[in-house]
Order: sequence, then C-alpha cells, then structure tokens
Amino acid sequence: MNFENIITEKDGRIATVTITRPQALNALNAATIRELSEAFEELGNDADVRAIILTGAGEKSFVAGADIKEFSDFGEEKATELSRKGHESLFNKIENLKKPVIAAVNGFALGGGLELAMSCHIRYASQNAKLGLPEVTLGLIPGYGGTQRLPRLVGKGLANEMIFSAKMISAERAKEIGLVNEVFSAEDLLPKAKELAETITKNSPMAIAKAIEAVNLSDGPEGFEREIKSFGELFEMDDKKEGVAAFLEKRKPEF
Ligand code: CO8
Repeated sequence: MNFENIITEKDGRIATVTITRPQALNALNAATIRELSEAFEELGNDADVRAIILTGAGEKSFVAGADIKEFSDFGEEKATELSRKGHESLFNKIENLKKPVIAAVNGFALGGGLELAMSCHIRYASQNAKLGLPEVTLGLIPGYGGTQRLPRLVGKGLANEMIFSAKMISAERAKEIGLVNEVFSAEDLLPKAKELAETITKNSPMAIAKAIEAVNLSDGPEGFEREIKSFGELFEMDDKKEGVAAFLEKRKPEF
C-alpha cells in the first residue's frame, strides 16, 4: 500500500498504521482520511491480519484534530459533507471492523484525533499524551462522533465537562475515567500495544469478530439479541470446534 500521509506495516498477524503529517501534528486533512479509509478497508479484507494498531508519527502528537487550515473557509454544505463522509468512510468503518483496532495514543489526541482514538476498540496512551475536544474554542462542536462516543465511554457528566471546557486531560486522568485502558512510557507504548495485539491474535478471530459486533450494540436495545444469535452461530463455526477440542485434548488451540 502506497500512501502520502500514512504508513502501513505488517509484522506477522499484526498491522500498524502510522499517521505521518508531523508538520501539522498529524492533523486529519481530507487526503489523510481517504488514505486511512482505504488502508482499513484493505487490512479488514486481508486474511493474514488479525489485529491493527493505529498511531501517530513522532512523540508529540497522535492526531491534533481535523485540519483547521483545510476547513477554515467551508460553508454549511461542505462542512456537513466532510463530517458525514468522515463518519461513514472512516470512523464507523474502524468501529465496525471485524478485527480489533488498538489506538496507541502517543501524544496530543485532540478533536478529530480523540474522536479517531475513540472509534478504535481499545486505547493505550503514553505518559505525555493529552486528550481533549477543543472544538468549542473554534465555535464548533465535535464532528467525527465525539458527542456520542465520549459520553458512551465516560458518562455524560464528564463528557460535558470535557466538551464545554475544551480542557485537555492527562493520560493518567484519561485512565482514571476509562477513556484509555493503560498508560505507558513513550518507549513502551508501541511494544505494549503489540504485546496486547499478540495475545488477541492467539484467540479465535471468528469469536472476536462476533464479540466486536455485539459489544458495539451494547448502547442500544439490540445487543442482547445479537449476543444470543452470535453465540449460537459460533457453534457451527470451525474455531469453536478447534477451541473446544483443544481444551478437551489439553493442548493449545490453533486458530
Ligand atoms: N490543523 C491544522 N494544523 C495544525 C493543527 C490542526 N488541528 N494542529 C496543529 N497544527 C499545526 C500548527 O498550525 C503548526 O503549523 P505551523 O508551524 O505551520 O504554524 C504545527 O501544527 C505545530 O503546531 P503548534 O505550533 O501549534 O504546536 P504547539 O506545541 O505550540 O501546540 C497544540 C500544540 C496545543 C496541539 C496546538 O497545535 C493546537 O491547539 N492545535 C489545534 C488543536 C485543535 O483545536 N484541534 C481540534 C480541531 S477541530 C476538529 O478536530 C473537528 C473534528 C470534526 C471535523 C468534522 C469535519 C469538518
């Protein structure tokens, strides 16, 4: 895959996608959104890839938001289109991918950057990470899912505080409120994300795909029904045969 604003690498069953616009603190312009969408589409269809890590180049920034310079002279129509396109082509795509995506938040995750991290299934952060939704300082609100995903992750009260105040929070505070799972030193962040990805890739990809689908429905009324249906469907799939046989034969499963 050849891109201008991102790099994708594969190491065994794990792919890493790195956003590389350091001159703009990895801000998301339309081209970067397009490339990320393409990369996730391809990695989603790549049978060799079982888990994906998303990070930003350098130690200063994961993603400092949508590219403010690019949208500065937009009117309603163009802004609505960009927002909708982002939701559909990237943020929802990541959330609904059938393989786990881990955000390795290596610095600023602001605005669209935090929204991108929140569309991933799991977030690890470096100690120097700063997270926030500063859109109201620009006279805007989050436009890539932040008003919905942040309250789901941390509750309405804390989400409102972050959105209304535009204040950045530290990685430690983000862990305290459940916005990131773990905090590591800058040098440990990627190795730890890879370690988690390795652990995940040893488990049944069929079951994980079903788990992602069910967990994504946990905020609505359909989640329980999806769980029941998927639980049943897995009984007809190869991974369940292998997983249960391995347990009974006292060996490790090969998925
Ligand atoms: N967009 C474009 N360029 C950016 C962005 C950005 N979001 N963030 C940083 N940059 C650029 C700076 O302009 C600067 O470039 P230059 O040297 O050419 O002037 C370069 O990156 C380095 O930045 P700073 O000099 O500002 O670095 P500091 O260390 O002083 O500050 C900060 C770092 C605090 C991260 C600061 O850069 C900042 O506040 N950035 C903006 C953060 C922000 O407001 N993000 C939210 C953007 S809005 C958004 O994300 C909406 C999402 C929904 C969009 C829906 C579709 C329209």
